[in-house]
Amino acid sequence: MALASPMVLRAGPVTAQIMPEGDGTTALWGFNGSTPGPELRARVGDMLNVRFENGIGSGSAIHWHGIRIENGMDGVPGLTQPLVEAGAEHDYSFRLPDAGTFWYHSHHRSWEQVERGLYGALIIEEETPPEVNHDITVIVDDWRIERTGELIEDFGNRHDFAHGGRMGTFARIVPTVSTVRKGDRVRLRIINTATARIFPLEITGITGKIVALDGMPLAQPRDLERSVLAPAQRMDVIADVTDTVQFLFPTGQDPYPLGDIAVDGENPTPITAPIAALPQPRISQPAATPDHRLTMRLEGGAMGGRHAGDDIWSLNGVSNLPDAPWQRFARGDTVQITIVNDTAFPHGMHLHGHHFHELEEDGSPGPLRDTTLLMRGQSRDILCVFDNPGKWLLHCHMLGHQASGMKTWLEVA
Ligand SMILES: [Cu+2]
Repeated sequence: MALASPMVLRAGPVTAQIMPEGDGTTALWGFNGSTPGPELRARVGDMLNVRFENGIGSGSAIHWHGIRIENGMDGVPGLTQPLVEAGAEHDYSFRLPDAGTFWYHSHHRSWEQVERGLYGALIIEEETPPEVNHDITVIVDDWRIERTGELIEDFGNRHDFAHGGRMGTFARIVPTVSTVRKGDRVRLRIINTATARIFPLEITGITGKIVALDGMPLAQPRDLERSVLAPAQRMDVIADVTDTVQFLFPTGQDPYPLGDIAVDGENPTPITAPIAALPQPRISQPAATPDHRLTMRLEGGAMGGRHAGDDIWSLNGVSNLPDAPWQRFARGDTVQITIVNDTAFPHGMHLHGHHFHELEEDGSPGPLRDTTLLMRGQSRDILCVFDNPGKWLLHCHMLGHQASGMKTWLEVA
């Protein structure tokens, strides 16, 4: 199971059955012949060794989303590595510090390359995984396709960029297991791989708990209510199956069905142990008083008013990557950042190389995340120990927003 020897991820064109079986197919890009690409599985503490072969006919690179990774392996062309040109290959090799649900995806022209399908799940197992009958990865995504399945190729549409991003015409889940038994205990590793769509999710047919967010275990499992996943966010659920497991996108009217996991038969010996917290991550604890307090103002976009940037979106008045980092931190600094969404759209802000706490209303450190969702007009404080040296991006994971200004970088030395 552990990926001790190098494996190959070859990016190239694929034909995918996005629409229901029997309907039209969609010409996309994938890894090793499929989109989503193969699920990579390893154990916490392992090395991951991947040879990336670029067969898509244009430059690319792979980012390992949420991994507190060695900077040179982060997969950001121009910041942490050269672009992997068409026909070239690039070796990635890094240690996996945290167990949890992560993913990998292109980090070059990602608004097109992720949208075309260059992504997959990266699952890091605990030394002693919780007891379940099925460990199921559930990717949720949307695609902008015709009723025939044909891809609508208006990537880079500036109107989309200035609004909510490229929204699909069709959405569904891609689960790794299609049938379970009534009474089975399941672990659902839900990953939003969409480039712009926020998924509110209602899951019926199970009773259980949310045990992790963005790959990081919660100190206390939470009740499974309606939840929201921004692009790139993940959620681990451990639950017992009571009926067909349906994934619904609630709307003002009837919910949009995203797909289900069927029930066949009954588990004669269900697991009855209480659903407990996962082993807690080995991660630096923030200082009681932050070393720095900063504000990051998200500005621009349609209906966003004036801002000082020279592209559609800006962060503190600067669009796209400045030559010098937004901030330099000493390794180990605790930093509190107040993120202010001064735009008319929601944004999911992603920090590379670290996880941060979302601060609760009372100021206490809440769950660890690598991507935080801010609805229009919303502010949130995050608290991060910058203990991973290198050059790290901080950007919106609505990938059209990232492409049109909403990104910066910082340096930890
Ligand atoms: Cu955004």
